[in-house]
Amino acid sequence: MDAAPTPVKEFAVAVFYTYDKLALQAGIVLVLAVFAAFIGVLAMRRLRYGLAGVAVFGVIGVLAAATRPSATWAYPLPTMAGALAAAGLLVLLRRTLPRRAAVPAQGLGDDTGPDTDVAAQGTHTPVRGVGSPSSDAANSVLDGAGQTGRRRFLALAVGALGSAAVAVPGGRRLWAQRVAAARAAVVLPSPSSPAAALPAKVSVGVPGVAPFVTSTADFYRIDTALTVPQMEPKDWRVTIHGRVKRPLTLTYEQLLARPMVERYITLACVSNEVGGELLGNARWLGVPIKDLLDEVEPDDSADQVVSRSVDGYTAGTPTAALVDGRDALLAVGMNGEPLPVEHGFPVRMVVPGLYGYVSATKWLTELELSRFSDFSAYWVRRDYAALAPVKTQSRIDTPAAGRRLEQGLVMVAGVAWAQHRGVSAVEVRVDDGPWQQAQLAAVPSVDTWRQWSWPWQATPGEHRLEVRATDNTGQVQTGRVHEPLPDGATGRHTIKVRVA
Ligand SMILES: Nc1nc2c(c(=O)[nH]1)N[C@H]1C(S)=C(S)[C@@H](COP(=O)(O)O)O[C@H]1N2
Ligand SMILES: [Mo]
Repeated sequence: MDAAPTPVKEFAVAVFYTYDKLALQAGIVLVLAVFAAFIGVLAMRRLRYGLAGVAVFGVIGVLAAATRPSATWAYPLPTMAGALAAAGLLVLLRRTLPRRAAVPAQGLGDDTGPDTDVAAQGTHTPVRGVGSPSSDAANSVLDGAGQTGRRRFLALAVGALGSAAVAVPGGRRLWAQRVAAARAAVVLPSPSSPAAALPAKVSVGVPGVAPFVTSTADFYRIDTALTVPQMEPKDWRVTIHGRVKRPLTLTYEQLLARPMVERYITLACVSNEVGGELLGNARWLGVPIKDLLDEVEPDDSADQVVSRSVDGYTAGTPTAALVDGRDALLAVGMNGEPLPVEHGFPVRMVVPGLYGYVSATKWLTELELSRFSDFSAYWVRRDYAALAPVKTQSRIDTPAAGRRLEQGLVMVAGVAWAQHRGVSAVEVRVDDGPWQQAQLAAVPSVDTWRQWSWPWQATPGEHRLEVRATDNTGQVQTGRVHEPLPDGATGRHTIKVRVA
């Protein structure tokens, strides 16, 4: 996946959307099947060729494992064990098949059962490659062996496939259970700076609007991880290094022992289309990154903090955004629980106001004080912008697009966001009419999205509803339509409804 060129990856994402990983996995299985068949055919010619095929595949696997960013000496071991198992299986499989199957003897109906004996009796055709059958009896024994051989071959092949199908997910599950148990055992500290209780007014009270706090189960998930990294807290470390005076390494325990803050912060993905759902708001618990940076004393030249995850993913965050007083966190808690594994357990970054790909590294293991001119992070190398503040945006959650409505009062409502600047106004218009002020719900800070509502006296016919937000800097959300690449989609969410 990491080696795939950007256009290929973009094609996959565009075609399969969030099923791109599923498609990739299906592709892997398909390629494996074709390659395995190829090895099988080779092995029927000469076992040695088949084994060479397995070895080639093993070497590719070992190279891939050994070049993982977090690779240790142990990384290639599973691949080597797998290649040995594959070689052993190939030898066994090859042995179950009589060679005759590879080189059908002339005059012998290949696998016609009892008739073959009759034919063989008549012709005494020598069967090549299995010694020298010199009698009818030998031929008949041989053919029986062919039958049981095929049966044994099938049993062995199906058995091997079956045990792989059980062992692979089983092994993963065992490990995941360990991590789940370790996660369940985590006791989160209480924050020295708790989030203030939410006023009831954070909700406009209109059914159909995304709830102010996104439940963890409903929180969007975006990452490049094919299998979710499973890290035990006892193995976790974060190292802060690079252009710093005093590099620092912290264990999970040491991190938990530090003063924690708890904040509502809305995360957004740069890939979110206008009107899309790739954002969510949660209550995060974590250590202010500024406190850690103050301790390591970054060099003035370090304008970028490169964060790395255990699976090698990188993001580059402007150092300035981490020390300007906003609640940039090394988060350990989400909505009152330890981070879910899919959302970065044990530790991730959360930075208000920046898209996730430049700020929200999950399964974090490293912060390197660097320079933008020295290093381009994962998505920046794939043509996304190095600097990516969240754009002022708004969404109509209700009525749903395409809905048939009754005439009269219809509550139009949704959310608007401009993290770290804050939303100061939301306006709605119908059919290119005048912009109308929507009512804004309360917010605990400028770092979350904001619900809004607008009462509409709906008249019969087809109508277009359009929304725009204004942030606290006075910026009005642009109507200019742009795709997410390179730094976030622009345009206004517009829906059509029919009123009877
Ligand atoms: N390790 C890692 N962290 C990552 C990513 C990733 O691919 N790998 N994706 C980022 C992106 S693009 C986004 S939008 C957020 C999404 O966080 P979530 O899955 O918790 O919603 O995680 C960020 N952190
Ligand atoms: Mo993202």
